[in-house]
Amino acid sequence: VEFAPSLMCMDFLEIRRQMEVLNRRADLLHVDIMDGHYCKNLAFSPDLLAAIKGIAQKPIDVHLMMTEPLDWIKKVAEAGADYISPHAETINTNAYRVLNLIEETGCKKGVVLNPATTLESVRHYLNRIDLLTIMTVDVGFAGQPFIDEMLEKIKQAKQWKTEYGFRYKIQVDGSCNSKSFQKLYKAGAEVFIVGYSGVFDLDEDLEKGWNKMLEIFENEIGEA
Ligand code: S6P
Ligand code: MG
Repeated sequence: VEFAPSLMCMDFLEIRRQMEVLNRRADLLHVDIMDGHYCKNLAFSPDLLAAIKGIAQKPIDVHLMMTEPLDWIKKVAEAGADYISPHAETINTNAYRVLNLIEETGCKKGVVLNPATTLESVRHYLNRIDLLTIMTVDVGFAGQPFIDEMLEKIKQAKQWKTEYGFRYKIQVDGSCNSKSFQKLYKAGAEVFIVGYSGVFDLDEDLEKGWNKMLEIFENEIGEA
C-alpha cells in the first residue's frame, strides 16, 4: 500500500521541516486546490503549489475542487503537478476534452468521485485513468466522519480493475485513520490519503507520528 499525506493538514509555520519528513516517508503528496464555489473552502493556490514543488522530492497529486477545471489544468501543471485529479461531477459534460488536456500537459490523469457519485458515471473513461480517488467524506473539509457506504464502491472499483484490466490505482480521500484502515484495506484501497487523524495529529513530531501511523496500520492489517 501507499500513503499520500494531505498537505492542507500540515503545520503551515513548519512547512519546510515537515516536507523534509514527508520527502522521506510519503509515496505521493496530496495537494487540495479549491475555488470557494465547488466547496465552501479554500486550500492551496498554484503559487503555494509551486513553492512546495521547489522542495518536493515525491510526486504531487493535485485534487482539483473547482467548478471550471479546464481553466486551471495548465496553471496547475506549470506549478508542478504530476497527477491532476478533477472531480467527475465537474467534468462529465466534457470529460474527454479535460482528460486530453491533462495528457497534453504531460501529467498523469486522475478523477475524484464524491460519496454520492457512482462508479458507473465514470465507467466510460476509467480505461484512461491512472489514479481513481474515492471520497469517503463529502468534499471540502478535513476532519469529517467516515462514510461507510463507500466501502462497496471501493470493492466495485477493485473488481472492475481486475475484470476489465484497468490500470488505475485506487486512492481513498477522507478520514483514513486507525478506525478505517482495516476496512479500507479489505475493500481494496491501495493509496491512503492521511490527514489530521491519520497522521498529523498523532504526535507533535511528524516523523514520530508517521511511525505511529505505520504501527497502527500494521496492527490493523495483521488482523484483516
Ligand atoms: C477534503 C480534502 C481532503 C482532506 C483530507 C484530510 O475536501 O479533499 O484531502 O484534506 O481528507 O484528511 P482527514 O483525515 O482529516 O479527513
Ligand atoms: Mg483531497
